[in-house]
Amino acid sequence: MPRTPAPLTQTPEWKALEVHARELRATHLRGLFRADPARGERLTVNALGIYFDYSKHRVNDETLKLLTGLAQASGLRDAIDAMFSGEKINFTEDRAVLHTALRAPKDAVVMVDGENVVPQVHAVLDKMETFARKVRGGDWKGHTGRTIKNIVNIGIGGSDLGPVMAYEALKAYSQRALNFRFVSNIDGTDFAEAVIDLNPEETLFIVASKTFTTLETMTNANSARDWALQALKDPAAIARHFVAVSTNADAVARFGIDTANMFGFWDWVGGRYSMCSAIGLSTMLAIGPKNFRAMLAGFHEMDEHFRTAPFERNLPVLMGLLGLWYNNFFDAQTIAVLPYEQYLKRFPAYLQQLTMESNGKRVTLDGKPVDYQTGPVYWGEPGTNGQHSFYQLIHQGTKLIPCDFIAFTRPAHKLGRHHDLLMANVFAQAEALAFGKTAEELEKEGVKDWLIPHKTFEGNRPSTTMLLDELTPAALGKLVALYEHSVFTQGAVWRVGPFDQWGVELGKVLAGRIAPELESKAEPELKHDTSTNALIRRYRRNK
Ligand code: G6Q
Repeated sequence: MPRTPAPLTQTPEWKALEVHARELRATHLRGLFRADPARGERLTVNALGIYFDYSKHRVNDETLKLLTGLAQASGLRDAIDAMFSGEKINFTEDRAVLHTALRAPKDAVVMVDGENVVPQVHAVLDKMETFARKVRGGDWKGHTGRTIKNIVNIGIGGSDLGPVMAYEALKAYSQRALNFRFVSNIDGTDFAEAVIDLNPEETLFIVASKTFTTLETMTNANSARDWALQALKDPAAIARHFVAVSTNADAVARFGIDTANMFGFWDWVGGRYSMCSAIGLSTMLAIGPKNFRAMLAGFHEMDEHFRTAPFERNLPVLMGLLGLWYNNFFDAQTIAVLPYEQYLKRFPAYLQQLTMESNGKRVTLDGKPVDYQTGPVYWGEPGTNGQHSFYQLIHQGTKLIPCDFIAFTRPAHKLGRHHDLLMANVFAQAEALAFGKTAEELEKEGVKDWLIPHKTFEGNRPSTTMLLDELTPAALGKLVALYEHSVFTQGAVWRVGPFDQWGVELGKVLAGRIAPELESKAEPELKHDTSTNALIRRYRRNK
């Protein structure tokens, strides 16, 4: 049972932050930079190849002291140790939370229920590697003897978002002769479009589902089996064209997939934390075992940094606390993630699940409603596209939106002036947000009086800039682990459980009740609210 300490908002650390926030809300970043000429270099952390510049945040040394003090008082240190050592911190599901064990080196020891899980992790990695080498080398043939050219990953949520994001992020490292598709939505369009130009004889499906019962995934997997059998005729073909990633061997066998072609993982891997497990099989097929292991090493480096670095130099802790600062003391509702790297186009979508499914909670671990805000809304788009759409609101709107800028010194593709111009934009945006443009400056430029209010940029809009050398597999691993652990940091302070997701259940149950009402031949007796009843009747009439 979790402990029941004094309410968070009544703690001296929280109250001190409230008082301090009043002072900081009245301070402009222009003043903070003027007062400390070293600020732009001082309020940075350079660790693991990530230059993390948080100087353009509405904080000073005192803020950092108070925030890290809050983290200490919240028991973050013990919580980190509990997670890494395999304690069952996923309290409502009575499970350990050990995505960190998925990227632990071979000689590490992580005990769960009296057993070291690291050898199992490496056994699965080795099995994935053997399989990946066969497929990538053209040795894994389809039923009719053709070489596999297409890989279709079927999964949803945690069994989809990580694989898609990683595939897109590391496309530059992928084997281009293989063609990757990802099917997640139960909307038939997703499956139909994914296979529209594929030859079943050259196509391999990965059915990725921890439970192997998820409605969307099983519906798509059944359609995939029908699609394959229609062309290949022989049920024996399934063994050559389907593999599974799951924890549920019985259901995999029942589906008709040979369990020799199943890649396992464990209940202590949460869906949205599973991209380093066998759920990453499509990633390994795309980028190869060596690059996949380099990615895992990047994750592990960040895990170790999170576990050992002092809070004031600890990247995930800083990121988590800065998010919390605006969320709880500046009424900010959202955080924008703005990668200036086209390959990271799916990164914001991936982070939405990681952050919002984890900390979108309204009760604490001991079941009490919170009287403060928890997880903010995450959203974003790759730069510079967003600049020509929603940045207007970030610059001149009425909402405070802290931004995470992510950029890389070396481009994946050297092309004329492109990269210098891209980087000029990311630096310019962070500068404009922080310092804005005053009415006096506009006056001096001769701007007409009536236009001045429209052209004034208030500034004082906070952002972090993360600058890395290059988007390598290891760099991606570090970035994802950075966000994972920042979510953990926030969850620990907010006292919520980041590792369950009961909020997705009700809709699933109701859909299960409504589906037969839509499909039944006889007019069903509808017992929903009047709105839902009318929608169902209308659909039945017109379908
Ligand atoms: C993630 C959630 C959820 C899950 C999907 C797919 O943390 O648990 O997004 O990953 O519902 O579940 P299966 O892998 O069991 O199909």
